[in-house]
Amino acid sequence: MQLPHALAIAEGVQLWPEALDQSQQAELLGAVLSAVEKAPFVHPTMPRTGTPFSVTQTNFGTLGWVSDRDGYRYQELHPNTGKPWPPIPPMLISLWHAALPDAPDPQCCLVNYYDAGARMGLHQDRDETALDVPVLSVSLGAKALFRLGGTSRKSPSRSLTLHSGDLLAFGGPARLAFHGIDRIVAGSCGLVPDGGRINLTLRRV
Ligand code: MD3
Ligand code: FE
Repeated sequence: MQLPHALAIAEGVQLWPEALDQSQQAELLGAVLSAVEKAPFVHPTMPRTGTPFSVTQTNFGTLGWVSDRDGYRYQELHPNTGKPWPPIPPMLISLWHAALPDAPDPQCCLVNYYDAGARMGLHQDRDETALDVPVLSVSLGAKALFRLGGTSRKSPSRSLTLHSGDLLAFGGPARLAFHGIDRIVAGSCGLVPDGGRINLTLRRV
């Protein structure tokens, strides 16, 4: 996999707009949905309160990120099936190395599914010890209004539209940036079943 030069969106943030063309998006979605058959989407809940997330999630790779009443953590087994997470599809591994030539293989691919009403509040990803390695995000399906802030919750934030096929890397100071999804634009893309959106984030843990 070859990628063109990335756009620098902010310090440590690289964007490859529509890095995947329609046929590559369809191929990746096929690989993702077939792996999801072995590791169905889970309804995560907030630590302590048990409030459900509006997104559903699953993982591929040796470690998966889960959230339930007991907290946030990485674990080797799917919480409902008790089986290891499926392998990360080879196409995602190729994208990772094309985008991040110095990084070792990813250990986790968190899969978020957004239906029309789903969102993700402003948060930091800090359950990993490998904070020196960037996170790579791949978007499929409906457009999303993505919010990117700074390393403090109070830092000013900006809104970016993420499109199907976009690739984004967050490294350096951006690795600990606050970020979230304000909403998706329902009906903006027919790729994902029911007009939804799938986001894949590849990480070292
Ligand atoms: C910036 N996912 O899974 S992708 C997440 O679209 C998450 O589902 C959103 O935030 C989504 O944790 C946003 C962009 C993204 C992903 C991970 C990051 C931005 C990031 C990690 C650190 C900094
Ligand atoms: Fe995040």
